[in-house]
Amino acid sequence: MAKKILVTGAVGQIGSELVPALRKKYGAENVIATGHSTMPSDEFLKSGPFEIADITNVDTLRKIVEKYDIKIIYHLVSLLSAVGEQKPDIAWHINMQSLKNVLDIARDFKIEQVFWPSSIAAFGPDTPKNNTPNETILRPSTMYGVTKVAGELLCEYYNKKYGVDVRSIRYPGIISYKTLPGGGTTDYAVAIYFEAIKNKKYKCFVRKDTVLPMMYMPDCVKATLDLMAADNSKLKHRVFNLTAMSFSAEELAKEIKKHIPEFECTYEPDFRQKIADSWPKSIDDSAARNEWGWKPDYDIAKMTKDMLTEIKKKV
Ligand code: AKB
Repeated sequence: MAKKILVTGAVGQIGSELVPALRKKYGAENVIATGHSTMPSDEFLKSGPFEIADITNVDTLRKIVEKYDIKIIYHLVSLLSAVGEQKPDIAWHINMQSLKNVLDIARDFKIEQVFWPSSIAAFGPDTPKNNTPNETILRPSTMYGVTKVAGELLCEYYNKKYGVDVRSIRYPGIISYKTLPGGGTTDYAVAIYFEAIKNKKYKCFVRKDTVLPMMYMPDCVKATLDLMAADNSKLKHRVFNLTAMSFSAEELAKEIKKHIPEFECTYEPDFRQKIADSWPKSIDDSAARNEWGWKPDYDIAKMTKDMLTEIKKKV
């Protein structure tokens, strides 16, 4: 019998693409999606089981795990960096309480595997900026980053103390066209594509020389599935750096201009600039490459071509 998989935060940017991929791989009825604040599309609702659930409530989570006899959890619930700076108390509560609940339930119900996303936000101003190693200084300057470092430590604690098989990726900025990200610092790298198609111009909220690590959604989904399918005995880490490309905001605008020559990008940094400046420019993901064979398929050129084609179909 197929193992039942629970995905929390399933209506968000990553969940809305990870759930269809999991349903394709493991069967629609075996993947139980949950969301809280945003209702999914009709298409999503028709594609398999969906429950409205606040994962910061442990009883709600327990009932779902019991009802479906869940064996694997992808816990994607999270408030992102920019909104986390505006609502630090809520960010702490949502990010930490939901993770603690998932890990407690994983321990108590013998859940076989847990996936939880960390982020480049776990790094901070004191972290080496270029080719940032897997093991390095983790002193973030945002509440979101603080929840990511605390979360990484909590996952490692539950792994060592209770044997919970929890795996994590430090996602870079994720670029996609199906569901827009909300409240992140790297959101400009998604919005720029939509504005280029709709209005031929974009006012970017970071400086043009801002360089950050990024990844296209198909690579993000592939990496997540591959890490969870990896042989546990081969994993020396629980948390992995991951990247596909690094580019400045200006380089991204230039790449879009190759397809839309009239496109104009202006730069008006706001409070998110400080957050972006605290993160690495490029990432060393050799641990992921060596331990579970990570290799991205998309660079900036291939991603841009695909993004523009898909967004044109959408708008
Ligand atoms: C954000 O910008 O907050 C996220 C992230 C890098 O974790 N996209």
